[in-house]
Formats: sequence, structure tokens, C-alpha cells
Amino acid sequence: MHPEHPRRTRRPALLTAGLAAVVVVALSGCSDEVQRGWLPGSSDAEITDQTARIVSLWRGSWIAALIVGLITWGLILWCVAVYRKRKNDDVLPVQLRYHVPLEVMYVILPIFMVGVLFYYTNRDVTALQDTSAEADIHVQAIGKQWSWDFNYLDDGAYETGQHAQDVGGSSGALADQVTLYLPVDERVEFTLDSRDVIHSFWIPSFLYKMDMIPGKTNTFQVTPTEEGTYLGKCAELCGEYHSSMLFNVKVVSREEFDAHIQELKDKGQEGSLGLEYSRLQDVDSVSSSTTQEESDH
Ligand SMILES: [Cu+2]
Repeated sequence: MHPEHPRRTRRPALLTAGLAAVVVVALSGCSDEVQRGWLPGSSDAEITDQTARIVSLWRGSWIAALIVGLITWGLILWCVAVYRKRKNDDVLPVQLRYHVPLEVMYVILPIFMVGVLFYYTNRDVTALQDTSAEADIHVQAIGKQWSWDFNYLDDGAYETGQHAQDVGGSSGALADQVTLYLPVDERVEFTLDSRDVIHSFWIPSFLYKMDMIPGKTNTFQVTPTEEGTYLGKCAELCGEYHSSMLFNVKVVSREEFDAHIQELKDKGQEGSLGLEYSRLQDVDSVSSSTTQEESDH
């Protein structure tokens, strides 16, 4: 069937492009908080040397998604409005099928969009995971059900966290949790290990996390640039007390950092903790196949 009368032509692309421009302009006039996509930190006091790059990737991804969304919603609304059934319409509107140029576009455009996202993500992740620089300090973080141990490898001191269930379980106070100290403006190389199951080392304010996998050591480097107290947590569901697997991070001056290391040594926490102390060693089925003694760690 064919339409009895020709349809008026519209320019939806112009409309959506205009809308997209309005969003971009509106965003540029927004507060720092909005411009950062509600991520923690502020643009004039970045928390690490990496946060500006991560914020930029996050913001760019959202703007790209919004533009694609506006064009898609615009086309949907345009079709609904222009091709609606009108009074006295007793025929079907023009039917479109086997339209090769359109179908080619359906394939090419998504590939192009994924390609753009891939390019920027790959560029930034490569930079974030670069560990070729010489780090100022080296910290080994060990995840365990359900707490953390930190070995300050250069200073020969360690901090050990109590299992979450022993400090009040799911209501355990954060103040009771272990605290990781880092000197400000010094490049730290983290070595991440796990004693039992997969955990994930996450300091939300640093906008970065990395998995801790049994039998595989992951590393990354970061330079904290803003003194302060931050929260850390496990970002990989790891069992009953996963939600209590928390820690504090204190980014302090070099003097305070050295004083803290001395404190640890005075408490007898010299050397470093190994991976051999596992909670799983207490489990009957496991302990029958090992000679490892039960441990507090
Ligand atoms: Cu965990």
C-alpha cells in the first residue's frame, strides 16, 4: 500500500544536535562537583596524581553517552510524533525494510562508538597501570577474610588488622580497623596479595581499585597529593564479613609517617608478614591437608 499524500520533512538531527549543545554548555557552567560527575575530591586539590585523569575519562564517557542518548530519544520521539495515525488516515504509512544504507549504519556506528570508548579507556588505563617509574616507597597490602595486613617494605615494619568479626562483626567500628599511612607527594608502589579468596583493594577517594588474587601478585603505583584521612574497603564480595572489611588511609607528612613507622617498631611490629597465615588453615577440611599451625593473623 502507498500513502495518499506525501509527508512533510523534518530535521530531527538538527534538533538533537542543538539539545546536545545545550547539555554541554549547561555542564560547562556547572559547579566543580557536577563537572567531576559527583566523584570525590575537587579540581583544585586532586587527591592523587591520577584522579584528574580518571575524572576526565568518567566525564567524557558521560557526555558521549548523553549525546548518543539524546539522539536516540530524539529519533524515537520524532518517529512517534511524525508517523502517528492522523484523523482520516485509513492507510499504513510508508514501510521501510531491506534499507541497506540504514542497516550498514546500524553496524558501523556501534563499532565506531565502542572504538572511541576503547581508545580513551585503553589510553588512560595504560597510563594508570604504568609501574616503570622508580617508586619512593613500597607497600605490600595483603587481603584476608576479613581484614588487611600492610607491610612497609622499605622500613621493615608492618601493620596488621584484626578480623572484622572480632571487632564487632558487621557493626564493627571503623575506628577499630587497621590504618594505612602514606607520606604525601611520594610515589608509592603497592604490591597486592591475598591469603585466601579474591579481594579488591579500593580507596574510593583515589578513584582506583585493583583485585587481590590468591597466587597472583598485582602491582600499581600512585602518588597521594593531598594530606587527609580517607576510607578504604574491599570491593570484591569475599564472604560473610565482606562489608566490614574496611581500613583507614592517612596521607601525612614525611615526619608523621616516620614517627608512625617508629611507633609500629616500638610495638614490636618489625619485619613483614607473609602469606602463610591463612584463616582457611583453621578449617578442618583444609587443616587435615596441611601442617600449618592455627594463627592469629
Ligand atoms: Cu574482601
